[in-house]
Amino acid sequence: MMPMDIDDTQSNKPRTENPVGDTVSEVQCWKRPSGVAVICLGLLCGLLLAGIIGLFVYSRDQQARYSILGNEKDQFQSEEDHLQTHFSTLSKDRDLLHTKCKTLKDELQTNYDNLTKERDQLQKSYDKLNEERDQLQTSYNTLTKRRDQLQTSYNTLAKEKDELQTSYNTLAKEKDHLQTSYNTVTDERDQLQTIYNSLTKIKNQLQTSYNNLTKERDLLQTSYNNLINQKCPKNWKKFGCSCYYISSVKNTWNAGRQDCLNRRADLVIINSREEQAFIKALGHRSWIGLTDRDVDGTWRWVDGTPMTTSYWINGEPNGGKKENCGENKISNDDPVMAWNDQPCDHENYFICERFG
Ligand code: MMA
Ligand code: CA
Repeated sequence: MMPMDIDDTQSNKPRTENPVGDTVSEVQCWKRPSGVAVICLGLLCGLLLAGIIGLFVYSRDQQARYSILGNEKDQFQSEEDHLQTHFSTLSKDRDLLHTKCKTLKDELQTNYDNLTKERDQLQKSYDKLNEERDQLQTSYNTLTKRRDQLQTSYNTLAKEKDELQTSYNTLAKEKDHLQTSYNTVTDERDQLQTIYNSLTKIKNQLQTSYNNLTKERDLLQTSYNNLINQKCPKNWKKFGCSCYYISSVKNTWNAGRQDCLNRRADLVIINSREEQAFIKALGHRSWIGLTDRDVDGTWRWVDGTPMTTSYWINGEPNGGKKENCGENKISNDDPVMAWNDQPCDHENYFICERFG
């Protein structure tokens, strides 16, 4: 911009030094042969006069303006110098910038080349990545389908899991109930097992006892049969398994008993109502093997066993310590009740009894 301004200033100089240049070219119009030349000449004369007047005025104004322009020129000259200096500085700066630009351009070119290489590599990488992306996309699609299938399967399984969980909870409760019942039943079973074991022992003991008793029973049955079938000696009477002897003489209770013992027998011991009826039916008032001589009021048989069933005549026994031996009295009409307590030294028939 500054150099252009300087040129403009210079281009004004000729116009200032030759202000009548235009008038010379108007004068030359006279030389042209034309019908209107006269008119033009007159007009030109008028114009020339006006122009002379104008030039005078103009010259005076121009003098003043020239003076101003001179000053302005000096100012411009000063500014031109200043601008020239500035221009030089800027030229230097431009050269420096040009150098820098060249350096930068080289650097940029290098960078550009490098970037181009990198771009190519990136393009390759990009293409490769594209391929990989496409492969990944395919894989992704496949995986998405698979994932959807798995999701469906997962949902189905989740439902089944929930159902199974519910079933499991129900079963767990039932299991707990059953466990409780099982424990109770197990306790009861153990108790029953203990009882069963005890009962088994008892059963075995009872079985052994039963077996032994069966044997004994069979032996006793045999003995009983033998005894039942065994005949009594002469003058003895048979009833059940026993033989009975009725004395033909009277004697005291002790002497009568001794007589029985001498006959491998003892005074009769009455064990049943039938036996008592049998004894009474023999028709003799006789000693029997009953006495309370050891403890008054406590009647025992001659084998030491306590009397449990009795057939006393109504009102008997009534003798206290005076009557300590039992007799079978036949004076009453009752077929069974016949006992009376009598003084032991009283003489009486006696009935002996022996087995077999
Ligand atoms: C007799 C004697 C007693 C018996 C009474 C029953 C008088 O005594 O045999 O032992 O109790 O008779 O009247
Ligand atoms: Ca009596």
